[in-house]
Amino acid sequence: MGVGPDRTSDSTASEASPAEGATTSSASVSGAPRPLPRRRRWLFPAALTTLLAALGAGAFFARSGPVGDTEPGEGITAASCPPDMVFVPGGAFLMGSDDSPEGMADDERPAHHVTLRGFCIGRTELTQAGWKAVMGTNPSFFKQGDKLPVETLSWFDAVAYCNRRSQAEGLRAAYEVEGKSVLLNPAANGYRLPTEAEWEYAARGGTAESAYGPLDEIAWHDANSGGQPHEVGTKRPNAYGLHDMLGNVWEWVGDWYGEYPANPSRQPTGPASGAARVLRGGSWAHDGFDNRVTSRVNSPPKLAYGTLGFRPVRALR
Ligand SMILES: [Ca+2]
Repeated sequence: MGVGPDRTSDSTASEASPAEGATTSSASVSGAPRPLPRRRRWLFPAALTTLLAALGAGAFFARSGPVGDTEPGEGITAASCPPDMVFVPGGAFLMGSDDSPEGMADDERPAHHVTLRGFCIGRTELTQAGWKAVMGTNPSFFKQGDKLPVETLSWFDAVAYCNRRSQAEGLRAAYEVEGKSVLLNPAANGYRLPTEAEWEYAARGGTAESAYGPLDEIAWHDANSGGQPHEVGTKRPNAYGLHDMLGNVWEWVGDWYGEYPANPSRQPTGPASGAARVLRGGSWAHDGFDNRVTSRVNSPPKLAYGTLGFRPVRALR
């Protein structure tokens, strides 16, 4: 499986269509007139994106509800989390970055204060074994072992996993799904995708740096992966005990892609609507620029590639 350039030059960026794949242009999401970033990043080879565009994988819109601010998870401890998850205590942090070279990652600005409640999040990316145990199938392109991350799944596939696992464990499903309309139920106690803020807070593990250690020690990336994903949990974890937050596979989060707010926020859930969902953390096919805790890319939610996976969350309301 080929993996092409992950970003385009300035001259070619202006020719790209928002429907052709993942870019960092929030103009492709909001429709608001805004200068394109000087550097736009691509997740996928041009040939594949062209093929998918031809197959009708264009942008579309769907509803998205807020997580809500009711019933904070009081009394939640690490013992409350499922065995495959780690408890991340609530707190405040500075999300995003103002430090990237000008024009290189405009969508990471402005750095802004975010406050979150505690939550449980997958210790690793969801594995193929974990997926098969719930879904009974394996959509992955790379099938060399059950401990590899499940990949080649869309945002909708990740939502479907969350709901089916919730139902299997007697929990209330977090998502109400009607076709392409997906509404998050803030009162549900089931599994869901992390919000973008939860993902970054968890990935940082308290660090204000761009990574939680030297990249080769913590991540499978383009220079050490041999051109494929690897077993989860084989690189050093961050301070929360979370593995592969950087590298291996990009991770779908719940939010629509959009510009960051400048003001402090509590339990942010991203834009109310959009055309593309956010992916975080870089992958086995991407370099150190993408494998940073603040790096953001986005994709129409129906697309699926061998560089895309996820890890679920439980908020334990
Ligand atoms: Ca990852």
